[in-house]
Amino acid sequence: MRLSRSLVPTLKETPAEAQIVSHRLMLRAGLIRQTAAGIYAWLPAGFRVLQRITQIVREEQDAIGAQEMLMPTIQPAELWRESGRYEGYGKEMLRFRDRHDRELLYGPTNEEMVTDLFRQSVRSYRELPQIVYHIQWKFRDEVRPRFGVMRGREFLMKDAYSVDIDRDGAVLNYRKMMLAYMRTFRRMGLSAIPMAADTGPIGGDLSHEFIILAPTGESEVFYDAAFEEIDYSPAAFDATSAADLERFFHLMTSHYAATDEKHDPAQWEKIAPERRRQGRGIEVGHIFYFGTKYSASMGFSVAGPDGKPFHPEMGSYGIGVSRLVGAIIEASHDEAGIIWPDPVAPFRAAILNLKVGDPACDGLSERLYAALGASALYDDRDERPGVKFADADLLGHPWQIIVGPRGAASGKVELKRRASGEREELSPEAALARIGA
Ligand code: 5CA
Repeated sequence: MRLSRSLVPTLKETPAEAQIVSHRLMLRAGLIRQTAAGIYAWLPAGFRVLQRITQIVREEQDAIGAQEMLMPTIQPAELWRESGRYEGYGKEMLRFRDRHDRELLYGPTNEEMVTDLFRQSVRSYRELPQIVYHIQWKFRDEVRPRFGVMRGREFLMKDAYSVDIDRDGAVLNYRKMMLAYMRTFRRMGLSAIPMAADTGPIGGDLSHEFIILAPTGESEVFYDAAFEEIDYSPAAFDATSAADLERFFHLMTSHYAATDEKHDPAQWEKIAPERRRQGRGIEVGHIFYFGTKYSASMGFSVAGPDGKPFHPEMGSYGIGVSRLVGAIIEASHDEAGIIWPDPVAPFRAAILNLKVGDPACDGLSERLYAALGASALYDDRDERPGVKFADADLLGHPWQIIVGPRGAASGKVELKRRASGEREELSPEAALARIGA
């Protein structure tokens, strides 16, 4: 992208309405703009991050055999009356009527719709187990939307749903999903910890939240550093092996991890002090096993091996995709701006042309831009070098290729690594090789 013709409206001043660093930086870097309370437009650079996170989530869901689909944002009230959640959900649910006076709602989650879709089509235990998921906008009319995309009213969620013939199968899928989550978050540079959780309005008797540490988190959390050292890769655990999944789940639940609601000081004291990790936590995912809660209330049954109908066992599994953008920034920034982990960066590199109009600088910059293509943001604006440096640091590209008149004359560029601040002078070819283009 050429910055001179891009909608990346960076701000020098800190917006007064933003209370936490990720919200401030997302506004200042021109990633998002608020369009109504708790509702945001994703501008081009922000949308790129959202897409990269979405893609990692998708790849890890596909890797455990979950099927991607897309359900609508708008749902009929009727479905929610069947499960009994229509009244119970309260004011968080946005309800409205169409021209025929039919009651509709903007979906806050999709358990009812998934149960209905399976009820319409799946008749026999032979068609199970299955996992489906979609990545779709949700609406929850939060009383106090705050912290930008961290607690929005409209937000992007990956929600998956498993359907099994018995409790053992459901528990297996629950563990498989937990493994997929650990891999997903690690690929984004995050150390997420699963913590036993209450099930709230989703219901059920087995539930974990996935929490990452950040000073602005909504709850106090405590965990053993052991979680940070575990290898979650396919080499360590095979997601298709029940024995591996059991070993994995045991590992996840045998080390200490708790939010303040469930914290047990006696257990905490038993951990070596240098292994205690304590701080504020952000919930980036939440998984639930709720058995037959929806299949029973909505009359979804299938024929068993003996021909007798029974209600399948279900679970649901959420990741806050848009919240993750804020959470990653909370975990990775400095006073100059965002420091994107490579796998989620909107652009791999920025090319800073320090003297637009100078034939050597223009020629070299264009050559680099042609080589990097869509993975680069080319700062071709007629601006002072100081402005370009500040914006590149603010936007947090993993690499900056600085093209100045002195270096360009001798065919050299400067390469800066955002995370470490290291700079070196190189030929353009060597710079491209270093950033892995
Ligand atoms: N049906 C289940 C699982 S699919 C469910 O809705 N779970 S949830 O309520 O815990 O939401 C899943 C994830 O969405 C949360 O872990 C959180 O990361 C994200 N999330 C929830 N509410 C918001 C919000 N208001 N703004 C941004 N992200 C949110």
